[in-house]
Amino acid sequence: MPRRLMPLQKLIFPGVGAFGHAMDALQAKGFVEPLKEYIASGKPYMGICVGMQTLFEGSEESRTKGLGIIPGIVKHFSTADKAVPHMGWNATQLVKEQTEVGGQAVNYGIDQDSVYYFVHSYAVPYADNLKEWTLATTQYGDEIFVSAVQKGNVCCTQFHPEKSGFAGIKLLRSFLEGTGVVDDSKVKIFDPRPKSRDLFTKRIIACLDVRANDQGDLVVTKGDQYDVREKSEAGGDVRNLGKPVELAKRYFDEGADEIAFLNITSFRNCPMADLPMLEVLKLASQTVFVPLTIGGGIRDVTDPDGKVHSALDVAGEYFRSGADKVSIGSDAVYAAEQFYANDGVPDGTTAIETIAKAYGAQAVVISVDPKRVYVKDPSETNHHVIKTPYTGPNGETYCWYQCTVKGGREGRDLDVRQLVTACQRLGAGEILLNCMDKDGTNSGYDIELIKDVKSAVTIPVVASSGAGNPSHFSQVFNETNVESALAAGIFHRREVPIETVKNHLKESGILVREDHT
Ligand code: 1PR
Repeated sequence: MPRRLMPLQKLIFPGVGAFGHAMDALQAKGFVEPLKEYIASGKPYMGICVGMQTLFEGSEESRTKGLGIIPGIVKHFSTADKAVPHMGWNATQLVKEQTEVGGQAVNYGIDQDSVYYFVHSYAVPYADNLKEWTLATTQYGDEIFVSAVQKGNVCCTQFHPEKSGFAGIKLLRSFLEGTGVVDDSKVKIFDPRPKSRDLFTKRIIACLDVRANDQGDLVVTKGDQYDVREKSEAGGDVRNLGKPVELAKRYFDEGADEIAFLNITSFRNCPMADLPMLEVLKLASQTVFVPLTIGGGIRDVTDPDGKVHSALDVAGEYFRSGADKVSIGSDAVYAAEQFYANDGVPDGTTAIETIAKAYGAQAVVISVDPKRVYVKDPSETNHHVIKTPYTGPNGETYCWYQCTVKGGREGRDLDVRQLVTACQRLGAGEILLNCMDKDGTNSGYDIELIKDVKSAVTIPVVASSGAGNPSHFSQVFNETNVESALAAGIFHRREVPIETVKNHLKESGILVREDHT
């Protein structure tokens, strides 16, 4: 009996990755003409991120042409006044309003008082010829870009509603439950020249270090300076602070802006089929609607039968299981060493390059595990040295930050500035900056380290390690220009709720996302 197919009623194109990669895939699959025909038919269409960008004529990101439905070219953000990618939660300014009640709401539930999750390096600058199409604009630094378009049966967002917590769910619900077609004759367009209002918020990230305990159960653990075993007895048990999926859901409910899972025993080889975090991601992404980062073991893996899976394949499995970003630790150090051995010329083979090419720079995070090496005098080392008031064990007043691999087990002849500049050059989109000396100490972030790294790169930096109370978060945002701050122990042990951190930041005049209820 022939299969009966349901007629297509609504179409969502949730694009991720690079413009050229997306358009090439549409071409290769023969989807370009059917997509244009579908949109021309007047049936509801929603495009997200690259799914919106492809409607334009082209992008500076690629020579491949776009669908050409909307006039204009997608442009790269300037790095002169801000980190790029634009990664995080920002507000919108609506420029269309319904003149009559009823029908599909023109704003699709987008709310000017909410913030939405953006992650992109390219955007369409607002211009007057886009007046008919522009539904909302957003400001990042001093640039104002089109953050949502709407016309008739088309509604697209540059931000990710599926990762924008309850504000995003409201938008998706409006599209799915409404007619999906706006009567444009009943819409009023305001003067779309937007007012200046950069409402980019600082992100608070909860980090879950995950490993199997001695009973073989996957647990969230937390160490002091990377030692995760109880101190009370010799060779004590792995600390167990909860189950990964349950904790992730709790942090989403409590207002975390992002969740990171790190598989901290990834230095052990693990067959592709047994990657422990795939199931965690699949389950977590069913109930957690903020970005998920996965780290640990993003590198080539070999199955017991000798079959090799590339880092790109491993990352692809994680993305398909619900990850938004992958974080690379040890392999990034080896990639940087290879980069310098090759006289600073990228050779296209590293995991950073292959994953960024396929999924975009914003999907590649570098997890750095540095530790201080003190010297009496800068001449003792070739590495980038800072002068520090926190003296070493023998009164040294200089130190450099040594990169480590395998969860801090092995130090390398590479300093943190060398690592981050090489990784940015190779195409990474964000730095997750841990600090082995500070991890689990509750004594505050290593401000000197963070300033040093931030001054070396233009990609966003996540401050990590050492948060012990809310004032450590305001300190790191006031004294450095990091985009986000991560904590683990204080959240796991319920010492400081995420809400308390955000309330404190708000009282300190620092913008944070609040719409998590
Ligand atoms: O090298 O690509 O396989 O990745 C391994 C990953 O696992 C890296 O991201 C590395 O940072 C992480 N990792 C490995 N061993 C440990 C360990 O603790 N023994 N955890 C580990 C790193 C540090 C942070 C922690 C912050 C905040 N943990 O993730 O969450 O320091 O903690 P705090 O707020 O309690 O101070 P690869």
